Amino acid sequence: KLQLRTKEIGQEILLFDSVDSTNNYSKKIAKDAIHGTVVIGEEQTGGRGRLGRNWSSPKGEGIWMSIILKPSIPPTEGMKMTQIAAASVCKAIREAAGVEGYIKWPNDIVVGGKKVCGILTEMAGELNKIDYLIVGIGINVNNQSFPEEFKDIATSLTIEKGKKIDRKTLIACILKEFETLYQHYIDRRTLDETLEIIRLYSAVLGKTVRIIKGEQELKGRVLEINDEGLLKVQLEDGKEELLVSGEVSIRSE
Ligand code: BT5
Repeated sequence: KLQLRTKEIGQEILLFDSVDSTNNYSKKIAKDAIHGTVVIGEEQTGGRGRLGRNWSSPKGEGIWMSIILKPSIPPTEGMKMTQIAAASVCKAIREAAGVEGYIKWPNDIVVGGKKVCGILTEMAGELNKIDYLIVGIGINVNNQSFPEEFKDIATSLTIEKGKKIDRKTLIACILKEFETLYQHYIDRRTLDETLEIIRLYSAVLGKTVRIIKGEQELKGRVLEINDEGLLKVQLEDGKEELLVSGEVSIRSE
């Protein structure tokens, strides 16, 4: 049983032994689900990353969950949920697991440069109104090892901390942080509280990065994460560019 301290987020929790993807399942039930419903899988057989990539989700080793949200905001604001989730996870793993995670804009939490969490936000709706949003959060908690393809880029809380981490405590902490930041954003329509955390624990601010944006590959230095949560980069030719999303990798120089 979870010791929840939230009012809305997680008041309804659906827990599965095995599910293809908690985001897929959430999509199926979203229409009838109440705001704040959380779907958790002990294992995902078809966990997804962005752009159709796979997300490895072995049984019992991680937190594979989705939050269904029904805010009255325009679709253009939807991606802010990714940042709210990233800030919540980063804060929660510091507080509940004692692991010093950093946020790699826009959707990763890294420890020592390796990925410990990825976030996938999806939405449905019309041009000016969202029907629902699904915020998928994948955290490597007690994994001891990773598949060959990404063993150099992935880590888990257990590997970093050297001991087992209680997933229930961590889930409760994430949902609490998420609700606080989400509600602040909904009530005041500002991301300021979220951005305070994102800037404090940023893995990219001030760094030279390589950005893959569609077909393009850009290089530059990260100047700021602005009040809308966009990444402002100074490119090699001196021009400044604002990025809405993309693939950022930090160059070691
Ligand atoms: C992400 O995509 O980082 C988003 C991951 C979201 C997963 C959650 S779990 C609950 C919910 N249900 C789902 O089906 N998905 C969400 P992206 O930035 O595209 O990163 C994907 C890449 O990370 C892959 O191509 C691999 O290289 C790497 N990867 C795959 N599994 C990983 C893992 N467990 N830990 C670290 N890296 C991983």
